[in-house]
Parts: sequence; C-alpha cells; structure tokens
Amino acid sequence: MTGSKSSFSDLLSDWERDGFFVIKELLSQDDLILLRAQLFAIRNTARVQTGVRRVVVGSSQSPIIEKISGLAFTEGKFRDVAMSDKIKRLLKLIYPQSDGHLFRDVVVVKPARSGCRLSAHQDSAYWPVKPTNLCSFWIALTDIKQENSPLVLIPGSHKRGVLPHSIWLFDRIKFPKTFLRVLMAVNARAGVGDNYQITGTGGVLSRVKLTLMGRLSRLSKLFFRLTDLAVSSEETSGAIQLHLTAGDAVVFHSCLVHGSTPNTSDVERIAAIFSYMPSESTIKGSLISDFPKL
Ligand SMILES: O=C(O)CCC(=O)C(=O)O
Repeated sequence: MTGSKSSFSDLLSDWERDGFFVIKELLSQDDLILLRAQLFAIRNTARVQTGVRRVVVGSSQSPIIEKISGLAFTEGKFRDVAMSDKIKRLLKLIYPQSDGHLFRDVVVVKPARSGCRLSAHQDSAYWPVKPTNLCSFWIALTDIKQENSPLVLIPGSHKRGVLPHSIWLFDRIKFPKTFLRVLMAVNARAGVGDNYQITGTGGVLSRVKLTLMGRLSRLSKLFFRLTDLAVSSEETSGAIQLHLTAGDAVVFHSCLVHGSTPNTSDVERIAAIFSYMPSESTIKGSLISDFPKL
C-alpha cells in the first residue's frame, strides 16, 4: 500500500487515527546519492568513526541483518537529514507544544535473499522513555516492494498503550516471563534505541549486547532472536504492508505495532530510521537535555 498526502491537516488526521503517515519523496535524488555514498564509505572501512557502530548479524555467508547507528549523532549527511527543516516542520505537527529531540538513529540493511523477518512489536516496549509518545521517521533508501522486506503496520494499534511482549525461540518456545524481565532490565542498562553509548551506562554491558547481536549470532541466530520482542498474534490482525520508493518515508508512533517481512529479493533493502521525543520526555526518570534538539 502507498499513500500520498499533502496537507498538514490530512497528515494530522492520519496520525491520530492510524498512528502513522506516509511522506512521498521526503528525500531528493541528491540526498539519496549523498547518503548512499556516506554509507558505502562506512561499510567498506574496517574501522568506523568514533560514535558510529556497525553490527552484522548472522554468518558471513548468510547475514540476516546489519545495523549502523550513531550516524546522525556525528557530522555528515545523515545528521543533516535528521536535523533538517523538513523533519522539524513535521515534528511540530506531532509535538506542537514542544521541541523534538533526536533519540535514536539507525540504518537497517536487510541483505539480499537472507534478510530476516522482524517480529511485530511496539518500539516503546524496548525504550524506557516516558511518556510513550516518540515517533520514528523510517526512510526508504532503496525501493521497497513486497519481496524487499516491507514494513508491516497495524493501523490504529498505537491507541492500545504498551502491550505485553514475549520472545519466541524457534518460533515456538516462549521465553519464560521472569527471564524476560531480567533480560529487559539488563538491556535497558546496556543502552536502548541502538545508540547505546548515549542511553546506557556504556562499558561492559553495551559490549555484551553488541557481542550477542554480532559475534554470537554467527554461531546461532538464536542469540539475535533474544533481542526480538513480539506482541501476541491476536494483536496483528488488520496488518498492511507499506511499499515505498527510495526517498519516501513513513512516520510512525512508538506504540504502533509493526514488524517487517524477510528480504527474498536479489537486492539489499536499506532504510534509515530517526526517532524523536518531545522535550518533556524522561529516560529512566532523567530529563533528556543532552539529546540533540532540532
Ligand atoms: O527496518 C525494519 O525492517 C524494521 C525496523 C524496526 O522495526 C525497528 O527498528 O523498530
């Protein structure tokens, strides 16, 4: 499904009713060229710049996902886009009374043929940020059709509050609740939202988390699944797929239930995600004054 909306009042009514809206051509062709060039340079350098993290999950023959975070927190085109006037204007629509602060940025690469599914979840289930009203700009850097791992969204699900989530191992075995609680507490201390160096205590726990996602996942995808929370299947009825052209964006609420399908195509699928929160937000009880303000 695609949608093209122009007026701010249309976008606002989509936001309130569905918990998301689509912006066609948020990025120009020039923007795309510059972003892809920066990404190419990072992915082809053994040592990435300070503040940027690159994790490849799965074996080298069959990687299932790659995540590059911190690009919008450092100089360069990703930061320019994340802090752009276009995004600022849209954020004003969502947070009319507040400034938007950048909370998280990540580029998600789903490798050709082996890119994995991500279970249906709400981002606010992962993030200890209150109130639970963040929003994410999910920007297609490649064309995304049915076979390229589109986002799957459940319109209106943002109105359900933060739902219970579980971890499923081998798609069948539910991870015990007590362990899940411990895992989530450790996860929050390690840092959340992909920018662990900012949101976590840093050091050992963040490194363990990265090891779990990166190195251990080469032994078994099970380790990666430990980081993949899911709502129950009853919460996913009415799901729609979003097919986008490179440069289009979907902006969605942090309580919107969403996931993505595997990449069965012969090309990589790449999306840049920038997430924002209003000034009055707190992370684990602390105010967010250190996070970049737009
Ligand atoms: O890019 C994707 O496939 C989904 C990403 C996602 O769901 C997330 O980062 O919360």
